[in-house]
Amino acid sequence: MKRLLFRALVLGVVVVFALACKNKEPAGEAQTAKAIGVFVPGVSSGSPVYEMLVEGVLAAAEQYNAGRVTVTVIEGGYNQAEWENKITAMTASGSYNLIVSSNPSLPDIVSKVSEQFPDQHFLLLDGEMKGNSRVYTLRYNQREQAYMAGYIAALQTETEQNGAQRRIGLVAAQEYPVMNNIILPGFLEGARAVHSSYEVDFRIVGNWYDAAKAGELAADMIQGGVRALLCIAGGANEGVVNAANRRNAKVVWFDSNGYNVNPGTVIGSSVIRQDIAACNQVLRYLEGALPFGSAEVMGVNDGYVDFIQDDPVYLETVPAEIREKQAAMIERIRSGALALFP
Ligand code: RBF
Repeated sequence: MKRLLFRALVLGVVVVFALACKNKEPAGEAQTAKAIGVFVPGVSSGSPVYEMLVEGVLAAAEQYNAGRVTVTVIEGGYNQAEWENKITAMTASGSYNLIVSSNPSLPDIVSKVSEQFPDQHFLLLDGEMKGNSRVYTLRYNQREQAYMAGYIAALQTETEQNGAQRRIGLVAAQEYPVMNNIILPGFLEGARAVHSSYEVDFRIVGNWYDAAKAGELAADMIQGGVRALLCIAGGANEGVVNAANRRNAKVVWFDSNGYNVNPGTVIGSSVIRQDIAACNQVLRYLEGALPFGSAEVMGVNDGYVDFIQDDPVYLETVPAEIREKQAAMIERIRSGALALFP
């Protein structure tokens, strides 16, 4: 079943790429070969942001000119203290025209590496750094992403609790500036747009893989009255979903489409289109058009942040009353009536 789902996912992604990525004609004979190194700060499997990163880079290489672009994926693992050395080693090898990665902590690391190896080009997603002429960054408007998650978590809670309890949950793998300053406040802001007295029960797993610990945290939160939880914990998300499923609580998924992770338990998917971003930006690089030195921020109206409303599981398992209110809120963002600056 898992394998089938994975295949469906891969097929789905390929279809999206065919639609979303510019289709470049194969370059002429004079075109030089390019080597791209992808650094995964963690482990791809189980982390939507990294799965999408790798898929997007591979799709770009394939679309641009199969055979002339090589892609090497290197996983940095969960020990964050080793990432700087690993990226330094990748750079020092001189093997890559471009190193692609994704993580809010990467700009600081790359700044240091760049001092030692000023010619290395980097494309960094999900992070921000301006002014280094060899580095391009793209981050997402995660205030919008988190707001849409908080809104549906509160709508679900209102339906179940009818105002008796106004607390939603967020299980995060670790604290970091984007989490504490953008995602957590955005999640609460979305819930408070439903009712001003919402609070967030915010818990930290301590790593991106311990599903048992994440499950215990979620069980405790549900025990305390939380009915809808957002999980941002990579491989540990599974523990949150299982704990919620067993206790008939609901989960909002982040980054990718999660409805099929557990149909009926996952009631929302607040996503970033990191696969499309990786594909498009690598194509831009291959075409010589990536604006190194600049930092872009992409949101709902750029097509890079979204809340998935057309999934059959969403349509079948989430009550129409909730879906209609959620749709109206998203329409307010799209029309500009609701502006959530990054
Ligand atoms: N997100 C994941 O899904 N898996 C990870 O392993 C992961 N590791 C991270 C490590 C650090 C140091 C930081 C700052 C963030 C990490 N993220 C990870 C979170 C990711 O960048 C992003 O904020 C979330 O996926 C929400 O979009």
